[in-house]
Amino acid sequence: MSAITKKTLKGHVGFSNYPDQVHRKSIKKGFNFTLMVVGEASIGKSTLINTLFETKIFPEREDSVVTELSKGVEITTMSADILDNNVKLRLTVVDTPGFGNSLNNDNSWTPIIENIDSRFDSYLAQENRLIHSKIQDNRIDALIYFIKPTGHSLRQIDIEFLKRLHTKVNLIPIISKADTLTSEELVGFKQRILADISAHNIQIFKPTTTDLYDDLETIRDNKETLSKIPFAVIGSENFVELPDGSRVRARKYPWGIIQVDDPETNDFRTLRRMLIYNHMEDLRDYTNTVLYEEYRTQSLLAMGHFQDNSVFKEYNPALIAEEDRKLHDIKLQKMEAEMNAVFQQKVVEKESKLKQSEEELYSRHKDMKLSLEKQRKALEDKKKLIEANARPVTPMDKSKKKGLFNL
Ligand SMILES: Nc1nc2c(ncn2[C@@H]2O[C@H](COP(=O)(O)OP(=O)(O)OP(=O)(O)O)[C@@H](O)[C@H]2O)c(=O)[nH]1
Ligand SMILES: [Mg+2]
Repeated sequence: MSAITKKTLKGHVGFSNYPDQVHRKSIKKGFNFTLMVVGEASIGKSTLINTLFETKIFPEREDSVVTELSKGVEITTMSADILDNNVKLRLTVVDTPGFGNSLNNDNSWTPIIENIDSRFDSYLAQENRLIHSKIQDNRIDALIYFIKPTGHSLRQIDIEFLKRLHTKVNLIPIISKADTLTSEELVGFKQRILADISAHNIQIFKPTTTDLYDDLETIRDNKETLSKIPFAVIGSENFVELPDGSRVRARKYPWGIIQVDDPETNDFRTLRRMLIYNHMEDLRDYTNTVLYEEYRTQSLLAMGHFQDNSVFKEYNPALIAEEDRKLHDIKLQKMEAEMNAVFQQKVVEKESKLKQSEEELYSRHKDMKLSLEKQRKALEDKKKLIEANARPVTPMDKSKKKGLFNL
């Protein structure tokens, strides 16, 4: 039983074919990939994840299950370690059952946005700690959005959701249960979905077909992948034994079977190749260098920091702290110099004022002295004059003074 599982993993999962550079780096400690799935109840989320990763991540919700209930959308996280050619992938799937279920779906995206943001926040907080060695990266690398196979076009809730999420996460819109539509219906449905996506300027994840460094085969492969977006997929957890004895994942119908892996009937194979084999690193890279960067810039701006990205190619909190300290020092020095200049000026002003008042005092003193001298002189002159005119008092004079009784 376990031998079969191991063989299946080797043959099908394929992330050990990761680009060499990353492969070598990741081989020891393994690497993380975090996938979020969003879509209404019973649309086929759990089935597709189990089909994609050849493992029963759902529904065994045991140890590593975290559930949050918020505004009707329940967010559940499940992790599994998948081994492929001795490369370990820690796959985390974040499931959001309950999305779009209630009658009033206004804001049903809020708990999903909050979940994505809180993962960015946690990464940012760890990055801001000066020791980086143990960063736990829980950021969402890709979000598979399940479009209901109505055959019409995108519904309002799809548009609202995609519009709000495309700046935060790599969006991979897919049409689920593709077996419920005919291939002609699918062609028209895909065209209308793409027209809606472009009319609303929604960014979805697309493999590049213009990279000069890619070889021709890769470019051809990417073009092929691009032509199938949005992927119409079929999922199944059941295996069917073919006449040659091989076991394949398939869905059974009264008239026969459809193999999940059959490119003639659906795009499951292309989706899996893109997600796991060819573009897992692109998804992680875009999340880190574009989506997270944007989030971080906005967060730092909100906190009042300004970052000149032309100077800091990579975010380095130690460098920023050093830069901040330098700026702060320069500011202090400038302030000190200004204060010194003002002080000097005040001292000079005070000194000159003192000198001035001293001079004033002196001149006033001189004036006063002069006028006092003058007064003294005048008084002396008067005294001399009085003394000169003075005569002794005679008795006659006394008798002359008769008064009332002398009359
Ligand atoms: N016809 C068809 N049925 C499918 C397909 N994928 C899944 N189903 C069926 O749809 C039903 C719901 O599938 P799940 O994978 O449990 O759906 P889900 O989105 O995880 O549902 P919740 O967890 O309840 O939100 C099951 O009966 C599946 O067998 C498909 O590709 N085609
Ligand atoms: Mg489910």
